[in-house]
Order: sequence, then C-alpha cells, then structure tokens
Amino acid sequence: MRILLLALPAICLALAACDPAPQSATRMAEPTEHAVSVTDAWIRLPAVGGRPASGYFTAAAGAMPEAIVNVTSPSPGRLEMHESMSDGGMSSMRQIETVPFEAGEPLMFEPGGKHLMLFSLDPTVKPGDTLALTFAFSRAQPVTVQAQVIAAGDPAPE
Ligand SMILES: [Cu+2]
Repeated sequence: MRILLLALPAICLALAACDPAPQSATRMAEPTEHAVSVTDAWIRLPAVGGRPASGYFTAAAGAMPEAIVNVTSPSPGRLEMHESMSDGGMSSMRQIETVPFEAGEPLMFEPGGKHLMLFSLDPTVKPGDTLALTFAFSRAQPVTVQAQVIAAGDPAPE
C-alpha cells in the first residue's frame, strides 16, 4: 500500500511533463487549418417539368488551393457541373469535371456562369424545400449543405 501511494505522484508528474510538449509540436508541424466552406446554395426548378433544375453556390477554400471534384445529392437523378459560354450571341454550355479555385478567391457558381444541373430531379421537390448537396474536394473533407429550392420565375435569393 505504501509503495502504491509513493508511485502514484511520480506517474502523474511524468504525464503532466510529457503531455503538453508533443501536442504543441504537432500543431507547429501542421500547415494552417484547411477546410472549404460552401454558402448561399440554391436550386432553381425548371419552368417546364422534366427539364433539368439548376443549382448555384459559393465555395471558399481555407489555406490551400482546392478543386471541386464531385457534387452529389440524395435525390435521384444525375448531377453535373456545367459552364455557360456565349459565342457570337449564341449561348451554350459544357460539362466540367473538376473546378479548381484558389484560397482567398471564392468560387462562384451563378446564373450565366458555372452552374449545377440536376437531371431527373425528384418531381416532388417544390419551392420552399431544401435539398442536400454534398461537395467533394481534392484536399479538404467533403461538405454537405442544404440548398434552398425556388421556383423557375423566382428571383435569386439574396
Ligand atoms: Cu448546364
């Protein structure tokens, strides 16, 4: 019993002495915290049923350059990233596979530019609903946000 009592303070001292040092060493070695924030996500339903819906958002990278490599939703249907182009008054769009962006330069998906297209969206999704969108990145952990669903004729949310 006497041995045990003597031994305990020694163990506590050893732990206390060891604990802070490795922790701060780890923090020093790690690069700055890196994560991507996705904000202002919204989806505009098509004017005509059966046509694709479009989606918009802003993504901002933390410490390092990033790229969106995939966007998914639990709703059935296909989800693609697109880029609008206008050439001599003709506007068209093409699918883009990955979208790189720099830290400190938020990436905007907005009407007339880059956008999401949601094909065969669940027809029960209606204005006022939210739809989960999950973004996968080249470096950062995936991010899931709730996109606000609006009608075809509604103005873009502020
Ligand atoms: Cu498109």
